[in-house]
Amino acid sequence: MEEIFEAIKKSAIKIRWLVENEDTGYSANVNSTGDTQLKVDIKSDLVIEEELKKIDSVKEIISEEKEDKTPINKNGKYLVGYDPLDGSSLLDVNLSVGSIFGIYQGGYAGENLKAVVYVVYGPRLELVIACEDVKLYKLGEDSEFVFVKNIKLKEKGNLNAPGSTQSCWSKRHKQMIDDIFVSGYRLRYSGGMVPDLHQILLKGGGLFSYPSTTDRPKGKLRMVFEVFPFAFVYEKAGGRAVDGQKRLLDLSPAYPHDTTPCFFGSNKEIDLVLKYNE
Ligand code: P6P
Repeated sequence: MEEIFEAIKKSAIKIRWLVENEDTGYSANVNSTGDTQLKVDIKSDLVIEEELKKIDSVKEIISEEKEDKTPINKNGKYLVGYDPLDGSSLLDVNLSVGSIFGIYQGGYAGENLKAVVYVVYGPRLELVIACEDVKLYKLGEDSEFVFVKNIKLKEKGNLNAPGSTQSCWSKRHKQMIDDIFVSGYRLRYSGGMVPDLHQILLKGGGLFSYPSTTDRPKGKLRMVFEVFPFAFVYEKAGGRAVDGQKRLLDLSPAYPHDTTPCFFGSNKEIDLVLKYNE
């Protein structure tokens, strides 16, 4: 697994250069979930593919930006599902974006996740590795990532990150979000899943939600590349992650690009989500 982490660190440094220098224009391509791809999406995906291809323990990879899986080494142990540049549509307004990697063994169900890495391209280049615990690293001198601290969520936080278009929410979801704000929570939502979830983790707690909506009944965020990895991180950090009723890591996609409604947070906030969705 360590060699996969090192490959991701090398990718992150190369992608940071792309984020800072590449054209933020759109390509002529559309990905598997219908998003028009930015040129930087495609280039970031190629950077990661090139690095992971060198790793003997990787059996196959699957990217949010590609329809199909890419076989790597038939004797490999791990499957890597990744989103090469999540939130890339925010690049043209200079907001933080990220890369997300789920390291699976035996399949792409939530229960098959063995480790997660995510990268935040912000004022600093930061990287989080979740295995048995959740460790934060930042890029130091001579292009080495240095350990900063372990990340733990409190039982309850005060940040609320409500995703999607409010006019598409159910009455019950809108009531829950309104009640959370009335109780004193503060709005923290950039539209970038990685920095939005990273902020709640580093500030100690809160709730990130992307529910079923009238325009996206199965939610927007992808199980394999986005939802399962962050569900894994939040649980290892002492929080929880549900689809409104069920634990997200108990789910299994019928199709690798499947989406699901998702709620990530500290324990008290997830208790609230379950109560409003009884
Ligand atoms: P909305 C970015 O496009 C993304 O996939 C995630 O990074 C983010 O959490 C979500 O979409 C934002 O979606 O509908 O709230 O703008």
